[in-house]
Amino acid sequence: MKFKNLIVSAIAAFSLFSANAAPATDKGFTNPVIPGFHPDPSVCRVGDDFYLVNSSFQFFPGVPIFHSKDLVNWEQIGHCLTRRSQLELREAENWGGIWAPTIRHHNGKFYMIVTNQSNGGNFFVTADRPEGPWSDPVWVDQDGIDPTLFWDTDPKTGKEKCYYVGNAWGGILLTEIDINTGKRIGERKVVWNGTGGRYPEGPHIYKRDGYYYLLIAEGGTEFSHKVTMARSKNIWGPYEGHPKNPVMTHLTQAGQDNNIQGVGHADIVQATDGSYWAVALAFRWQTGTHHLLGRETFLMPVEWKKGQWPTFNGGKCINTKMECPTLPQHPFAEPSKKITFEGGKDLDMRLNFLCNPVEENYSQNERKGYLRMRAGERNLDQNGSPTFIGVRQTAIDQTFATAMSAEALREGARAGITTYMGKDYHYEIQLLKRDGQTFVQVRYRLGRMTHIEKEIPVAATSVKLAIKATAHDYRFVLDDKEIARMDSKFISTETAGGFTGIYFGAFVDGPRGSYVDIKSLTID
Ligand code: 6LW
Repeated sequence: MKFKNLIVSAIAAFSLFSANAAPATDKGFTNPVIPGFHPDPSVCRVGDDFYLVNSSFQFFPGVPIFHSKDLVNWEQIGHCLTRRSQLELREAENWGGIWAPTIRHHNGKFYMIVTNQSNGGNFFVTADRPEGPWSDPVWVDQDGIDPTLFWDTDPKTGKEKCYYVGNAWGGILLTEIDINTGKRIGERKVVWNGTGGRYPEGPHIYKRDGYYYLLIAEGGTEFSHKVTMARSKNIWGPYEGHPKNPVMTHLTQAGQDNNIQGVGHADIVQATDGSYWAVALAFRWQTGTHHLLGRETFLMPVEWKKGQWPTFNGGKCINTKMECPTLPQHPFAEPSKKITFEGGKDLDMRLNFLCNPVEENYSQNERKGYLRMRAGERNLDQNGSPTFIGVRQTAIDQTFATAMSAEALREGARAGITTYMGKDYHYEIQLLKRDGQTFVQVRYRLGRMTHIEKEIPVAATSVKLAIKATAHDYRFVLDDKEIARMDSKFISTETAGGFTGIYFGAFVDGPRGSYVDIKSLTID
């Protein structure tokens, strides 16, 4: 993503972000395979390469895309939605924006179909290469969410047809579409309502041994989440449910004490060695029954014998430590722990903005080796796009740090780093100027409550700020000294609601003309 006035590079650019490459053993792997807020995974294979996309909600750029050779180790290779003409987020929050993409590859072209809940609904973009560039949207005139695409040859006419399948009208709706225009063709019909769980959604169709297999999610994306399947000899049905539905859930007694919960929203892929695998979302309890890293991407083996129904992970719950043979593993370089801003390259792929960024508030042309962030019209407590640049928290124990100078902050301006779950749920350690004196504050916003937990006058204008995350709290550190702690559960998804996960971010807000220069952001 290039901004005309934001030329930002990252030393990390040479080692594309790998989502915490799991330890490389061909016997087993660690879940989640893509940690941190990476929900609603969809995966496809082209030759020996796998590609995976996730929902991105109100964050920009949208729909991160990952590459893997083994489904265990993933590197981010870009985003599908990198410009406003593809992704208009308006005032999206952590319930809005981009929901549930599907990625498919057909006749030499990549397709990513997705819902923009805050603007326009269902559309797809295409690309010749997974890194992009991806096309402008082709809008599909069908409401609902969780769209997927499936190509099939009509047995009568031998003509290839493209089908849109999605959650609509209370069930799983099927319609043919013109893949060039997005226009619906012919009838549309709810072909399955699932097994009676609420919110039948997240559908994908797979054709095997003369059957059309329909995989969906039911129960809602919280504890009652489950994966169910049905099959039919005719794509229009009738579909008969898998005799052992749900094919995957942690809603059972077997799953009740597992720290992985809410398993659902899966997608199946076959490897070149014939083995089948499924990715799915789930979340990890970290403090009581609270989670903060959002719904993450997990992997599991699928046994699918010819003519038979598939079995997910041998019919058992999934675990953090998965003891099963894997594909030959190809780990990627660990992501750089330090994002710096030098020269003129694309932004580090881990960095996101809130909604469509106000480009003139970000610049690296003004001070070599620094990202200059200028206060805009909005602040962290508001919708839209405050001046904020952030990365997902990808480990329960993780530290986010930077150095900041208050020199260019005007009276009442604030600049600092935050743990952000949404505009009404965030903690920050920040610089503030009042009556000519500079202070460091630890502040929280919880719903309508805002509070300054700690305030320390500082003489130096440049300070080191850090936030240390643990399972149960966030610790706020000024110049290597902890000055405050706050419980993590008060900004968990269970408390804040929404579908996202914690972002660590740098921000500035206040009177126009205020700005802060950032030399680096460290995530470790
Ligand atoms: C996604 C749907 C869902 O579209 O949440 O709860 C939505 N289930 O499958 C956003 O992740």
